[in-house]
Amino acid sequence: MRIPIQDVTPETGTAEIFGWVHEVRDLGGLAFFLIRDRTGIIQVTVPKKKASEHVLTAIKEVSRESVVRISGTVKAIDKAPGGRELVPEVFQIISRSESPMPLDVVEKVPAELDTRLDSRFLDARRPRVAAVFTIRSAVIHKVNEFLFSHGFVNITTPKVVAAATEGGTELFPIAYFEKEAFLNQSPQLYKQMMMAAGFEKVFEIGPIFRAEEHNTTKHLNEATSIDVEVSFADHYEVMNLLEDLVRDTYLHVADHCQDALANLEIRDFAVPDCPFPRLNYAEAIAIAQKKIEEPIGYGDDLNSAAERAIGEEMGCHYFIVDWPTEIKPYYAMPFEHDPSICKAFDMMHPRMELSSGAQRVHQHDLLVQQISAKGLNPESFEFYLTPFRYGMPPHAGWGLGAERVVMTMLGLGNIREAVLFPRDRHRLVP
Ligand code: AMO
Repeated sequence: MRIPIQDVTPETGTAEIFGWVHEVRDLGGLAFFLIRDRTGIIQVTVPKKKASEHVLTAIKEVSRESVVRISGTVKAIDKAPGGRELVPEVFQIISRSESPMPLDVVEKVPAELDTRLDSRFLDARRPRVAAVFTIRSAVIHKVNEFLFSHGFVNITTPKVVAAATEGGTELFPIAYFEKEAFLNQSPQLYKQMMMAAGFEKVFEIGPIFRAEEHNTTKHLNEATSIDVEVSFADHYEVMNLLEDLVRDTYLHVADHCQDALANLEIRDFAVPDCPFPRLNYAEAIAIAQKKIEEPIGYGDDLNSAAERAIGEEMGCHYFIVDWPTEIKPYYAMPFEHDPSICKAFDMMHPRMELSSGAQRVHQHDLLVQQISAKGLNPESFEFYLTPFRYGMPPHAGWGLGAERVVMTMLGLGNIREAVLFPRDRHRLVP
């Protein structure tokens, strides 16, 4: 019966393992193999004089990264990984790997990210790459657990849609019978409609599509958004929820992903403190003006240089609040005392923006006015506007980029490292 490699100890006496041939070393009379599965690595030692004919044939034919089944006797040995080795009675090649391979799994030859992504199935055999996706999985697990335990209902909204949500420029048009259709940029309009349906607290973790022309280290054309919407809440309430969720997710990773963190050589994994400091937009611009050379003024969006400069000053996760109404989407609620600023916020990591959110406009006529003010046609939003005429509660919410959370949590240099099969300007396969 198959034993996961990490569970093989001298006490098990005998063991049957399945795995990949990680390394091969032939010293004449003795042949050594390192065999790897997702749980660990074990040394297999073949004393050629004592080995059976079939074992000798198999070890001659086997190549690195082949899949093998090996069973035999476990012995304690100090110098081998995990302090034990396996001496095989059976050595079966289940699936032979061709060589040379497109990518060196043991990382003796460092590879460019593009080469790694072209052979992602081999790249992901590397423990440090597998560790990123183990942690990403733990993040998604914790976010689900956190939101379910706070009374949220999970929803699934359409990805093929007829209208833009976040402004018209970043849409992917698709062929949908005889109609004009697009890949959705955000579940925004649908999660708001579910507030009219009386669901009160909804979330979705799913793909968003942005036709960003530029290739950067923090943008993808298909990203994963963690979207939340809450009725009878203002922006402050959903900001509190967001910072608690981020802190609890870090805590979960710290508690449950020690091996993966060790594989990534992350020793000082810092959990952010709550509450996150809150900076208003005008203060953020003033910091950027002091620190960056490019001109930036009140009313400009924050470019990457500004984000980094402000992040450096803050040195921790933080919020930017009180944004000019003009540069936030039509669905952000203007302040009653000064409609030139609105109840929108961004949640930032020192390196970049992780989330945007707002208290929403829930009054039909104001929403129509704001859609028109952005130069959009309210008629193309009728399906979205109708629910606002039949009892829409006040509500607030946010969208949090899952890849950016993983990227900043693990200090990855490129967002593509946080996605198994990234989609960018030049990458449509694998
Ligand atoms: P926004 O457009 O700011 O807001 O997106 C929310 C978060 O999603 C992530 N994100 C991306 N990540 C990688 N590549 C991209 N191209 C990309 N675009 C967005 C970011 C970003 O902060 N409807 C609003 C949310 C809301 O108000 O509820 C929205 O989509 O981390």
